[in-house]
Amino acid sequence: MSLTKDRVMELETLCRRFRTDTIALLHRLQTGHAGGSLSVCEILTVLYMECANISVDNRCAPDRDRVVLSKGHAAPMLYRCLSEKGFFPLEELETLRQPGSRLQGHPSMGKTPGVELSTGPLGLGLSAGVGMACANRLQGNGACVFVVLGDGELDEGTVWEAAMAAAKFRCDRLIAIVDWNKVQLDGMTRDVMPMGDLRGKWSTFGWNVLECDGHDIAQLYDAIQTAKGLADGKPCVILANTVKGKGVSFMENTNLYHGKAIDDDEFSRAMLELEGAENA
Ligand SMILES: Cc1ncc(C[n+]2csc(CCOP(=O)(O)OP(=O)(O)O)c2C)c(N)n1
Ligand SMILES: [Mg+2]
Repeated sequence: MSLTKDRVMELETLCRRFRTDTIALLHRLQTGHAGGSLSVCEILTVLYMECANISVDNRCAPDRDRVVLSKGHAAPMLYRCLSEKGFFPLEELETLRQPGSRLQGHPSMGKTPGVELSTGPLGLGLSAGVGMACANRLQGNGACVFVVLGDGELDEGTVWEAAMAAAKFRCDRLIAIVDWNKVQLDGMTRDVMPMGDLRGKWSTFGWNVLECDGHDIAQLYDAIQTAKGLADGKPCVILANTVKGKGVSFMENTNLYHGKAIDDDEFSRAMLELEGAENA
């Protein structure tokens, strides 16, 4: 069953809040990764708020679902989602990237409640996800593992080694979601490393391939539910078409706001757009 219209609207409202909060936080703290955080907002929101069986109460249960943010630089949006789930207070986000904080610039599994894997060096998440999926199968617990990857991250050879292993081990409860925004740190992905036929690549590596609009809550939900239901011995990848910097016009489709802090003028202009969208 698809999400009701009301629930879609609730999640859209939540995403607008997450965007505003994240940009305000990054400006206050003068730190970065706005572009990749805005891009992955709906993907993480739908996973944490709707599709993945994850809560503070089941955080240690062996049969919980797991979300791995392999593109660990989008930690600000991950932390916003985890605080919404109650893993830590919203105010703790003010300690982002400070010495001694539990919320470092990249997710840390020993330190940050709700974080399943330490990431930051790109290319790690899918390999670990294969291991988690194999362990779940050995335990027969039916849990899902969701790995969120960047499209620039797909340049890492380890991703494709893991993709082959997932097919070999028939990890059909492993779902990769590619935040396919066509931009990476220092340019467009097609210029840095052309991927060619991305659907065909995953398919040739033995994966089911789905595609959706990665900012459309209803589409994301349907794709994830379809992926969960396939259970045909093949892992599944969802190619989620996204826009880097989504929601702030001058941050969209550019690498300029990948890592840099936002200045006062940029902040004012961004807030006009984001708060305008919130009040619309
Ligand atoms: C192994 C490794 N090499 C390089 C980097 C530096 N780096 C951080 S983010 C990034 C670009 C990632 O692009 P993409 O995966 O497309 O992320 P998004 O566009 O979603 O921000 C790079 C090269 C890194 N973190 N790890
Ligand atoms: Mg990208």
